[in-house]
Amino acid sequence: MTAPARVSNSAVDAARGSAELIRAEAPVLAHNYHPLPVVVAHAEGAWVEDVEGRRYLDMLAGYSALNFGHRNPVLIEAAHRQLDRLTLTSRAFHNDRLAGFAESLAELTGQDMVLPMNTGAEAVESAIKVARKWAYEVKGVEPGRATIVVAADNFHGRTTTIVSFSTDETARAGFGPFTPGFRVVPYNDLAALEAAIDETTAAVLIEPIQGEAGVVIPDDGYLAGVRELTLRTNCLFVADEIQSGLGRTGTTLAVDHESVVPDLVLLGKALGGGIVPVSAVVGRRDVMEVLRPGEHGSTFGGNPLAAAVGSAVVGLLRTGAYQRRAAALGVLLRDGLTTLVGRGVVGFRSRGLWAGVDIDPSIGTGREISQALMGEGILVKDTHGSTIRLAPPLTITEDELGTAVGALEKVLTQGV
Ligand code: IF1
Repeated sequence: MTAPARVSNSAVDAARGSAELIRAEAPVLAHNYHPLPVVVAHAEGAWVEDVEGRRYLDMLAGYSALNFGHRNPVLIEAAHRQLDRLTLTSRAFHNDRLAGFAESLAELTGQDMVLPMNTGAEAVESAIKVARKWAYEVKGVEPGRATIVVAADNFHGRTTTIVSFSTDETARAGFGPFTPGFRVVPYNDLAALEAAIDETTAAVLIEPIQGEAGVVIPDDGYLAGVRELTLRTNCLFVADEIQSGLGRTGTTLAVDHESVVPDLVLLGKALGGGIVPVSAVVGRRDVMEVLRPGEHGSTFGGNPLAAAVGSAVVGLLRTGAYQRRAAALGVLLRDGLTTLVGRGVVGFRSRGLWAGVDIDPSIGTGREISQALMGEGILVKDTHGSTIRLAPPLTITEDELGTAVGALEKVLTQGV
């Protein structure tokens, strides 16, 4: 991997090693994260390299934002090409990239219309606004009384409205007052969901597989049940596929496993190829058309650089090769993890190249296990307790996957 020419970044440029750089950021960088003690400087494919030249297999892939690997050559080329043409116009004017991106994304997801945004949280917030407006203008809900039903243990982002319906105290504490209009029901419980829906309900917003909760996969039929229930009660099914979508579970969208078509699908993370933030709400025309000029927007939403990269991402997914690869390698991942059950792994959940692995707490916390894996050249991130999430780039090879599972086996048998 050839090191690109260093861009001088003032005082910290003098810092050489990881420890110095970590010390340099401490007094000046908000402490909203507790990163592992690794300072990444270069990356390619499934591998990252730290400032001291050590290489690690990236089994987190930016929380599923790097589905196509670090610096995927097709995506980098699309970005370079667009950087040399046009990067931003605002939506005050048209640009020559956005229509193609919207058309290709709508076709990929089997939806009618696209609302381009930037971050996942913006897509979630946009869907909340669209669903509420649809409830008032189309369903006839009394103004100001629309409700949205969400699942316990959800993760949909960090804005104050989104954390208003989080059940994770760490995500909520100290950020009130909260936005009203949300009802929380247990995930994977259709009876509880039905009981929470009434004439005020605009939508049901769920993750088809709960990511941060630890890759929690609902019972077969749950998604189809949500679809039937929302149709019967005339409310919208909004699927947050920001982490589960775009090939991660072995299909284009996680809802494809039950052949379910939601009314709105939320995308983000990998839609930007790990290069630029790109998110979108894709959905039914009669729902998306409640938005009229001037009612919603963002400075960067639908910018030509994002649209060019997003189009290249859709191009990578169009043939289904990445989806089939994730499904096939997902079988190897599942088989590998199965050999560890009872040998330090208490249990796991996996679909495609996405797994939540529950480690015996007596071996260590998720953080301790992540640190031990780092010592074996593997980067992962714990979710809660002693559960670690595995979400490698979909470009990972069989050998690299075997290396990761082997390193986990070593850590579990030798202790952290
Ligand atoms: C962090 C994990 C957390 C998401 C789903 C919306 C969003 C996310 C299903 C918002 C974002 C990120 C956020 C990041 C860590 C990561 C994450 F679940 F992926 F592991 F936090 F729970 N819907 N998830 O997963 O998208 O605004 O971030 O682009 O906040 O620490 P965003």
